[in-house]
Amino acid sequence: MADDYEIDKIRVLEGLEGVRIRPAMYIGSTDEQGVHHLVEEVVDNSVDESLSGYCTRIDACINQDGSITVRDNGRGIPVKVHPDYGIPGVEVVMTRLHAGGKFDKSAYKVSGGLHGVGVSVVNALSSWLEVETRRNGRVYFQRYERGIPVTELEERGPASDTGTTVTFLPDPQIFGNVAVDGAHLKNRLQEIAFLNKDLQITFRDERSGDQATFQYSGGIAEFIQYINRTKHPLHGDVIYMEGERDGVVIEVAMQYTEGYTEKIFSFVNNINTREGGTHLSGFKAALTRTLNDYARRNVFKNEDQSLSGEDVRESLTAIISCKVPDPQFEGQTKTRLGNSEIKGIVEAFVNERLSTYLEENPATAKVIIDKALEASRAREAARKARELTRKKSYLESSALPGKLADCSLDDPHRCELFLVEGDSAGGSAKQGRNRDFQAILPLKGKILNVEKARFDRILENDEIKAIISTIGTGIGDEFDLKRANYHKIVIMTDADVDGAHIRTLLLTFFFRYMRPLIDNGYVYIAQPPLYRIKKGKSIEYAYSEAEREQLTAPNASIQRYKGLGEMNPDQLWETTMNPQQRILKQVTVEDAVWADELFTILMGEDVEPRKQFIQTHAQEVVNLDI
Ligand code: 0RA
Repeated sequence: MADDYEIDKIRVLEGLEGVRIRPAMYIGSTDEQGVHHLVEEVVDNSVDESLSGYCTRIDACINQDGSITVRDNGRGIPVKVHPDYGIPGVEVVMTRLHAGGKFDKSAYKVSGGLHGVGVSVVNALSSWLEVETRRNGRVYFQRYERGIPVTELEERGPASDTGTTVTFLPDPQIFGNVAVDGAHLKNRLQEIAFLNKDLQITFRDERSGDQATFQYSGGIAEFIQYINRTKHPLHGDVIYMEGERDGVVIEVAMQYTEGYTEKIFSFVNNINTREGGTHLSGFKAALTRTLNDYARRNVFKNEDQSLSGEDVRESLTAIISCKVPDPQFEGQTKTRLGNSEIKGIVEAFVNERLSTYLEENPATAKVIIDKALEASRAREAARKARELTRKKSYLESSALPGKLADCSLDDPHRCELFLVEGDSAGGSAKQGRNRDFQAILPLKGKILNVEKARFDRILENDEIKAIISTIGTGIGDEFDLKRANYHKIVIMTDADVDGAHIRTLLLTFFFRYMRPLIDNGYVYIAQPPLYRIKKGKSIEYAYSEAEREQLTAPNASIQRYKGLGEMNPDQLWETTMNPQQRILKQVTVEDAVWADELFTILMGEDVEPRKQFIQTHAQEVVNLDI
């Protein structure tokens, strides 16, 4: 006869069964990113424990067998039998969906979106999971397989501290590839360490031997120094403010540099709010207002002078990190903070602290205002330049550049634009394409490096003008995704160093000025073959060295393609453009902070860091997909 305990247990299993049936509903996807979500979820639990003030150290390790261990020195998960469920607390946490709420331990626990789904989801999607909790001077242990306990909670002797250790192996039945990307995890752990002042995080990858320890007493102020280490700051100190208002912890760090691009990263409860939100709006409003107020009192000569938001953000690197008790995440990727009250809270806080800072640091204030005034003048010049180009109809989508071979369909969902390196490859692509839905824009030589130029210069560049008018969305603040003429924009360059450089230049331009194209998955990189292999009458193509070795059995004649131009139109169509056969790599920006750094290093002013980067990552640079 099933007693209540058994009935309860059955319900628990049914809950986790649902997770295995629809994993994407809980973790977004079952690709590499899904695996990463599992790791994040386990790490987040430990970080929550640190946010509550009970945990000072987290150790993460990718083990030899591909399993992942996360250990913390928090309070440990309770082991007492839970009155409602009749099983130990730790088993409730591991097998009950959203059991976290029952024990709500952190005021700033993450909720909503893909975050905070609970460690039971990790358990359900793992071949096996072992948890060790150290509490009351004892070590307790339990093992699960695919979410089902296979041991009772066992007591395993004395413990000298408190804390939790979770080890799990993502289930190959669920995930295509269960391997964790060590570099990606390491980046994220470093980011978490920056965002949580003093928290010590160690990383180890037993597969590669890579290891690192992250601990920052300066928190996000150190993060700014780190991001700006390859740039030239305009003032020595990072401006830093920290405080609590109405239960919201607010931290802001900022520093202006030489250069032109704005880099503001925002976080809520350690989650990168890529889509921004009310905290970011509050910060921007306060920045514009405070700098204008200061300039009016100390710098401006006449009444009607003012600085725009864009002016005061030019070349600014800033991080705004909030800890919000009940965050509402909105937007396509659930990374926009929606809580309306936060805007006013952040705005008032930054107004107050920043105006105090400016009064107390007049030299820095002057540098910042001068920089913003210079930006304002350049923007005015750019506006005039743009008006001129408008008059020439360059930026109107109605006046398409002469080099463009457009497609005949006009449904943007189905239309593809190929940006092709060189006129000769452009010619082959024009002949080889399916003209119904494939448009070709040949680009001659290098496009302008937008990382080193200001808006007005960028708008003078012919190649860039052609790209802008062809795509149709406008750029920067005027960007409008709805006006995109193509939903696939394919960069097609030679598989050599020059090709890689042009690709990086184009990606940098999209990243800086047409970012939503990347965020919405419109940008792709074509993968032309490296070799043509002829065996008797049959012809095959190899897209990598490994493939070439595989395909070159006896009596094969090999032709190496040095450039796209060496392929005739039919070959180009067959190998690189035909949707039935081609390989396209979608460009994604997994982590904006690190992507930004990559662009700055590759494209920025400093030659030295670039050299270093290219020497240590030569392989990746050739295959760059951000
Ligand atoms: C439930 C209740 C308490 C702590 C935890 C869970 C907890 C979970 C994890 C997951 C990884 N590390 C963790 N550390 C703690 C509160 C315990 C108390 O009140 O003492």
